[in-house]
Amino acid sequence: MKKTSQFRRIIQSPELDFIMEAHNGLSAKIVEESGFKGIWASGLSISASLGVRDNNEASWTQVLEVLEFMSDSTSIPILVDGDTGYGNFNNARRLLQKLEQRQIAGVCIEDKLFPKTNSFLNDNAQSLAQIEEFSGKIKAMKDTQQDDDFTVVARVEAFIAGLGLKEAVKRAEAYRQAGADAILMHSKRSDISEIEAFMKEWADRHPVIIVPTKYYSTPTQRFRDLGVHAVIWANHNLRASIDAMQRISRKIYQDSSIAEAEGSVASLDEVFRLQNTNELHQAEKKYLPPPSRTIGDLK
Ligand code: SPV
Ligand code: MG
Repeated sequence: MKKTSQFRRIIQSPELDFIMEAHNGLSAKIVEESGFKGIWASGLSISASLGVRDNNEASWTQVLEVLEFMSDSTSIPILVDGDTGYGNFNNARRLLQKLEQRQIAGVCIEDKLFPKTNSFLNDNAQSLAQIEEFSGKIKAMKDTQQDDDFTVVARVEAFIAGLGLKEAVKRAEAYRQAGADAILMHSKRSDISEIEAFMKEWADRHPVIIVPTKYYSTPTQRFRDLGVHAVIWANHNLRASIDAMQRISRKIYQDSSIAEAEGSVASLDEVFRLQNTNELHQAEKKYLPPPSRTIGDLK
């Protein structure tokens, strides 16, 4: 099944599904091997892994290049964090075209202004896009997609901006009517109260995706009970890798030796396996001429 159609199933099936963060070809492959049905190409994680901030400091084509590696190394669908779409409707629809060309399954755009700021930062600097402008962006994207199953998710930042339930519902409804395939309702509270209030008011009008980074202690069953369609675990591969890299770098620096590090890192064989090195060995046998004799052999 096409990646786009696989992702459609995730969004439309009433049962709760989970989408796991990745930020490069390797982490995307690890997510797939872990059993997840979908990958979240997180803007925060991709920018952090490139050593820059989550403020559109990495250009959209630089992000596209990362996405290409992620898509090539996996067979499950990728939902891309498209931030604000990198500009107006025209930039957003061009982004969508380029994503489709790379077999990306869907893109999520948020109703903020370019350049965006991470939702967990700058309490007072989360300016939202006008509803009409953002709705036009969604329409332009839906009109542009070639594959009917490509998914456009509209992310509502009303709660993030400190606006209440009424504004959150108003925006979600406008984006649904503009053609969004699902709504991502974001919240930075440490409890699920905002999401709960939204889900009750929303009454399953359209699929809803959530990102429980801050309300992480909420039991997953609660999301099911509220009728959430998909959960994005948005940044744990990035955070796990930071922790692992900091520990091993410190250890090797302190020891001036790698002797004690060997047992606590992945084996080289595991690196080669993840790179699918075997396939190249097989292909070499098939396509390369037999190894030429060396000068030594000729003597
Ligand atoms: C991301 O992973 O980049 C997101 C989710 O947009 S969050 O960081 O929670 O806003
Ligand atoms: Mg993001």
